[in-house]
Amino acid sequence: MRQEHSGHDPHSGHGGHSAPMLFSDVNLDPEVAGRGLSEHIAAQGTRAEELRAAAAGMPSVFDKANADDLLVTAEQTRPDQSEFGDENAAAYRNAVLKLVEDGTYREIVLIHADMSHNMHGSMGPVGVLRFLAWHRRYLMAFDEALKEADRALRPAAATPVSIPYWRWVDPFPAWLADFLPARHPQTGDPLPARKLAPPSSKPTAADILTIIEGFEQQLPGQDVDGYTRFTWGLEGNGRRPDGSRLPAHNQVHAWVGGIMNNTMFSPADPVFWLLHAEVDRLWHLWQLRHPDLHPALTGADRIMDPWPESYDDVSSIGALGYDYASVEP
Ligand SMILES: [Cu+2]
Repeated sequence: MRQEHSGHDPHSGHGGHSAPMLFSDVNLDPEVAGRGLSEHIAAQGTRAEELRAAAAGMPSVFDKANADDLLVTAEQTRPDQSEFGDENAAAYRNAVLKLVEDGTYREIVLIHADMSHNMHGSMGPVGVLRFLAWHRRYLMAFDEALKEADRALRPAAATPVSIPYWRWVDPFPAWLADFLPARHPQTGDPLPARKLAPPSSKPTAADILTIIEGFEQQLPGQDVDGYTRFTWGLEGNGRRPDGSRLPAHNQVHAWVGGIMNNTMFSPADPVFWLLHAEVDRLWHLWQLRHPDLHPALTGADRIMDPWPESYDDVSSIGALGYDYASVEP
């Protein structure tokens, strides 16, 4: 399945094998990448329509007979981390500690380190188009592990803890300060300290509105669809109206620094899940405004490997059984 992704080598263009891939180094040329995207979309367009039509009559992977292997999510609302409360904060930290100790955390990080999943824009057009759906599925995998650990630690709790979201305009979540319990999954070394750069390099409230409402201004002059323009900005490749870099997901990774700036191993920092819950929330609230805009993914590119679900299975959080405490930008 993996080798069928549309022919882009995810390991090319990252400056050799020894240098780590860093979010702060991602600098996609809108002309070059935009042309690659428009060619990809032109090639997939008709097939995507055919695929959707054919998929309408196919049994869903949510077929209950296979439910054990597939994603199962408790009904839940993901809260704002600033309203998490001491009890939830402690439950989150303790569940992460348990997952670190039993080795589960490392295994989950290693899924993200496998770049053959082709899920970042730095990997080419298919990576641009898989970024949001793949990370939605990835968050669900972690959320399930988190809940299982929490249930074991707090069997009497009414509801298990879930991943909160971190609005990027807010300061770094204080309840995760100095909490870096995992080791580097490859070297076994303790993780480097976070940097927490000056707030000016994080997105502002105006930037968030540009991402959500000004998405059509991204990739100007390129023959690409609305979904592509939106995810281009949200991942961190966009431009502000004045032409400067529009900070978003990539830049918040770099802003936190330490292992969070490392494209492969960033989930080793427990704040990764909060940053990506915000990515997921912003996608969701944009989807509420633009329910008809979807990525031009076909065939195996549509499967969110290593899981069996396709884009269609994860495109609606309502169907997946969770929501967010707020859908305000
Ligand atoms: Cu990622």
